[in-house]
Amino acid sequence: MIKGKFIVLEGIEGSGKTVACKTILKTLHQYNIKNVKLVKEPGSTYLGEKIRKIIKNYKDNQELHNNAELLLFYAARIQLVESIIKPSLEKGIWIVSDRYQLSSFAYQGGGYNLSLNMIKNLKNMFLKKINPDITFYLDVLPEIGLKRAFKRNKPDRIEKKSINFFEKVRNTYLSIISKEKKIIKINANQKKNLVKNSIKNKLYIWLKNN
Ligand code: Z5A
Repeated sequence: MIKGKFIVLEGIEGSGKTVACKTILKTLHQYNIKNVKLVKEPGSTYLGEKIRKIIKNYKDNQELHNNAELLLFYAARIQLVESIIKPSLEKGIWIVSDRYQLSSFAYQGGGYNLSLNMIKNLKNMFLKKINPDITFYLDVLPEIGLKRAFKRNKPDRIEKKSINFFEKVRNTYLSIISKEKKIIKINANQKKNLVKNSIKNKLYIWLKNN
């Protein structure tokens, strides 16, 4: 039986997910919800961290096949769900996750044009029952997000992709969230404090109603 709640953060690079995770943790604490675990995709398990390194540092001159990359993300995700997310939720621990399945739809589906049906099949095959209670999608224009991300550190393999790639990713996010009830869109083009306040306010409203 699932007792904890599952909160997910989504968005392109530089949308502020890391900052948002901290805001959510702080807000949950203020609401007296203290048993919370923070996880990040890909990562947060031994296998996930290994896969994260492979995906992020894969040599530029050696093609990583898009289907292979999709399955690597799913291998990391399945390990994370089975070893941390599911057992935690069953014990009543809340989970805040930096990215989840929507990232595969947006990046692998939207960015790389892989079939959304194929991704849906993977989701249904392995992770049908574990769905976020609420997702915060931080919407930022790619030129703003990438500028923030590049200011912070050297771009990795995925971040080196063209602006057009991130526009396709963002458009896929926008198209999916327009049909989903359990996703809250946040305008992440604004100053950090305004974004934080917006997340805090929307989370408070959600907590009161759930
Ligand atoms: N990926 C995928 O393709 N498929 C999948 O299924 C999954 C992932 C799960 C993971 O990389 C990569 O994997 C990612 C998607 C792909 N692709 N890329 N590239 P990651 O985990 O290293 O990167 P990320 O998830 O995109 O995180 P990020 O780059 O760190 O972005 P962020 O967490 O959203 O942003 P941030 O760290 O909070 O902020 C970035 C900087 O901007 C930082 O200096 C902040 O202080 C600053 N910032 C944040 N908000 C603002 C505002 N509002 N104003 C000004 N400055 C700000």
